Amino acid sequence: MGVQGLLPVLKPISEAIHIQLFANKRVGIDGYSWLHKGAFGCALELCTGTSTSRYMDYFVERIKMLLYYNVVPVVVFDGAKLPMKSETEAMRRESREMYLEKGKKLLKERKWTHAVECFQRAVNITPTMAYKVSQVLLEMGIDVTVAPYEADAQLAWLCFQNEIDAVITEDSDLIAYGVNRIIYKMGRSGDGFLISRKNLGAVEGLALSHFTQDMLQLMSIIAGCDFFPGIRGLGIKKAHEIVKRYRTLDRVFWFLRNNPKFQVEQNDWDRMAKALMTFKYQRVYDHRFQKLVFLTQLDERDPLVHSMKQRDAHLDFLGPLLPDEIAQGIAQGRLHPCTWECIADDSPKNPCDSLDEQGTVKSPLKPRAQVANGKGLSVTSPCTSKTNCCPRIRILDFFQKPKTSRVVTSIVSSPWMNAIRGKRKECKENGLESHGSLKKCKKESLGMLQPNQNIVNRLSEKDIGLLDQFRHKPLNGSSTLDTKGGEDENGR
Ligand code: D5M
Ligand code: MN
Repeated sequence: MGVQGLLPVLKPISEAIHIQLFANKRVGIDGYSWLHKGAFGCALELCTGTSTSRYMDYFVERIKMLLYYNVVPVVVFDGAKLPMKSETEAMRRESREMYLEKGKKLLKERKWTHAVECFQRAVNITPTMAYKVSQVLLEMGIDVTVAPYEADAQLAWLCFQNEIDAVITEDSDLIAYGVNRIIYKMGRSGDGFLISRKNLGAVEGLALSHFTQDMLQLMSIIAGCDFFPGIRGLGIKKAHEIVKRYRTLDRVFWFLRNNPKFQVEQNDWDRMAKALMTFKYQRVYDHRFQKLVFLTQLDERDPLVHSMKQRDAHLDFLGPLLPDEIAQGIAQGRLHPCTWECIADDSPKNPCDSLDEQGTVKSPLKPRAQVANGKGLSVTSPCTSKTNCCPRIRILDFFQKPKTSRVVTSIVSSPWMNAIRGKRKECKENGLESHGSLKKCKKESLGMLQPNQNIVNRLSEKDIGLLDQFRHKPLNGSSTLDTKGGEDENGR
């Protein structure tokens, strides 16, 4: 995640601030960063297929805090998987799957705490989750955009256009992209750490004052980033030294290639060049012209651009170009960033429920018919819900209400109730016991429930068996612990 080793060396220039420093300013939010943080608290539910939206509480709470201090939040979610990031994404997926298996095993052994720790590393953030949060945010009147590819690049573009004054994230990539002001580690009360681009020159032991943006990006690439694994044996400080001395990609590459200490292949030049261009020219959405543009204007005199264009005329590695209507639909959250399918209905029998595990982003903005207006967009076929939404009464007893504030419930209204009624009906159709009261059911759908340790302690072997049965066997018979649901479950 991000540029390896960069944030720790920037510690001396990170200033402790409070978010009210940005009162009356627009501040960009890296949506997936908050989704990851929010998901920490409900990792068990997310990994065991138990319906939850508790990750929303974290998000909404932070947004409310920003609003309290008159900060204007501009939320940006990630979109489709960028070709340059496929290796990173594959590694992340492998790691998640490994932790999921480990968590499942520990859960069976009743080692709850360790199981939860594993599930926290196994959680996969999906566009469906982003969609659900964006629905709530839109109701609150918050500005939400789905980037065509990386939220990082979209946020950098907004910053370059002076549309936002800072970005809240945990991702060091934003520095490599050239964002002016970045707020890290923002807590619930609004305290955080600000890294300003103008202070980069003041980093002790890593003088960046004479670095151009290209040099900063080159340093990030050879140290290791999401687009290139880095050169083995090179840390950020050594990377800095080399770039300071050789300055350009060609000369840095020549040095590395001719130094037996480093294992650099001939085709690494191409990969490094593409990584550099991805930081510089990635495709983003321009809301004014409602189409995709390059992060910075493509400079035909740039020898890298010239050389790449000869090999990939469409420059698809920067994120393939999209038809304008598709780009608009994705940005507005109406279309899934990968499948381009549209969703607007919230009912549990909605066709898009079948896409949940592939990471569908549903739209709150427009009715489905309006979006799928014969422009070649496929309308999804009806589906049966894959989520285990019908736990038995005794499983409900396993949960208790947490002490946290109930932020979400106040905003959620009839669509949820309809969804719950639908789920109860489905439950009956499947010959299962009813949920009990609708109220309890609603709480569960909203993810307001969590394991009750007192009950856990009193559970007999038989109870554990029942619980396991519930967790492992959803209504459709497939494993609930298996969150895989295909390669693109997070849609990226
Ligand atoms: O990551 C997008 C955002 O999500 C970024 O702020 C980092 C955060 N992120 C990504 N993966 C994780 C995990 N596994 N835990 C916590 N936070 C995470 P990007 O690198 O831009 O894809
Ligand atoms: Mn990133």
